[in-house]
Amino acid sequence: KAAFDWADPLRLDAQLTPEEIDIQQTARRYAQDKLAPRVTDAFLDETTDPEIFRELGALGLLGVTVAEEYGGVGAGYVAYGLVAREVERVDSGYRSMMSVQSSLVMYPIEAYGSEEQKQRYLPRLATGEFIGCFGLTEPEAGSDPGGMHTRAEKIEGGYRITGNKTWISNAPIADVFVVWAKSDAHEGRIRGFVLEKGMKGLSAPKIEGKLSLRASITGEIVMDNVEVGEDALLPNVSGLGGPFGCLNRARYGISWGAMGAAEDCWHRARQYGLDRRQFGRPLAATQLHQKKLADMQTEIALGLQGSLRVGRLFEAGEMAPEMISLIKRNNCGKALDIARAARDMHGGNGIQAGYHVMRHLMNLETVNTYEGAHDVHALILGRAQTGIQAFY
Ligand code: TGC
Ligand code: FAD
Repeated sequence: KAAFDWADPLRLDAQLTPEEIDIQQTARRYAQDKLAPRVTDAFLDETTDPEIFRELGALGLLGVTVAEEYGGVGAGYVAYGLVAREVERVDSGYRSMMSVQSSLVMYPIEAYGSEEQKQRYLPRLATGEFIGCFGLTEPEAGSDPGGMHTRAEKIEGGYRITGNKTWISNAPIADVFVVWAKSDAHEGRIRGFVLEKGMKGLSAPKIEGKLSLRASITGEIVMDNVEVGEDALLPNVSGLGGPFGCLNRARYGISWGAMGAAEDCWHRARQYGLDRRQFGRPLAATQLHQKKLADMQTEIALGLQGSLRVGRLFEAGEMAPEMISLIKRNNCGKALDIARAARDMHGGNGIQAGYHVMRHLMNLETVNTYEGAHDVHALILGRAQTGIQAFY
């Protein structure tokens, strides 16, 4: 009879290449040794340590899929997903910092940027010397980014950009801002621009008082007649497909990351049940406790297989965005359910920061909402099945 590893029930590790295992182990060591010891204080104090970008960069964990000539690692999408899983095993906010930098800032510059833009930004984003953010969402355009108000007006030698972005990860500490605006010089189509900290009219105030993702700073981007040169325009993309090309990568990474947070909740609930005795025996000796563990194990094992499959298709150039909606939606929703159950299984201790499960639960509320809310991905999948869009 073949051996059964409860923690890797479908033998995910055996499906990985030696290079992927190497990257996964680097990420796991860093996350457990350097991120885990500081996460509770960061979350409670609502502070973000910018040094984390430098640390991730030094280990090659920023821009994992970006070409080596621009400072990346040139690895595949499965390797990128494994990094997300290890970082989010500690905290979704730390994964957010990493995935915005990699998928939402480095990717569009590599995929849509000029050679000058790639040379100027990518190597410094890869080391973490530059911190990046991605501005798509606006106060009146969240699930419907096509309804954005931000405008780029043509001026001599460049553009004047005006508008407000909100709920932007990394913004208050960012050096590089990838923002999306409707451009009057391009028939009102959405175009991407790369802005830099210090430009006149550009500011990024912090959003205070979040009860979720507190270790990851979030802000607005206020653009009050920001004048940029022609060289700020991302020349090689036009339309909503630009930001969605980035979101495909980030959403895919989130599908792995959410499973990392879920795994942490599952393992903690299992250990707590083994240690905690009530009615003269461990909680883990009760049927209800074991059933909950079995549900967690099943959903995580299947969720990871889904992400791995889409990662392999991504690498083969056969990814369809609906596949990403399926795994992003499923894995975030399941992770949220698992964190909720793990919190309950810890009883009163479950609400305490030192037991970590409630922090994951609070974080996963955001993860289930950003990058396309759970129900929005359902509508994408519903449209793909029926041919009828039900957004409006
Ligand atoms: P729709 O008519 O469906 O499409 C408009 C154009 O976009 C193209 N497109 C895609 N291209 C590539 N990949 C995808 N996934 C794409 N989805 C759409 C499409 O082909 C079309 O192109 P074209 O050339 O014909 O114009 O667009 P719609 O306006 O009806 O949109 C509907 C909907 C709901 C699917 C979409 O707007 C949506 O996904 N909304 C969710 C918004 C969202 O995800 N926002 C994320 C903001 S960034 C963020 O949250 C970062 S958090 C990161 C962190 O901290 O970790
Ligand atoms: P809404 O669009 O107003 O949705 C509210 C509710 O209505 C949701 O439940 C949604 O599912 C539902 N809904 C919406 N439309 C429909 C419909 N047609 N049918 C049925 N139900 C519908 N954005 C960025 O651009 N960059 C970032 O870096 C970034 N980071 C973020 C960090 C955090 C901590 C958070 C909370 C958000 C971040 N976002 C970012 C924004 C995020 O992408 C949006 O919050 C998300 O897309 C949802 O938009 P909304 O908040 O405006 O909600």
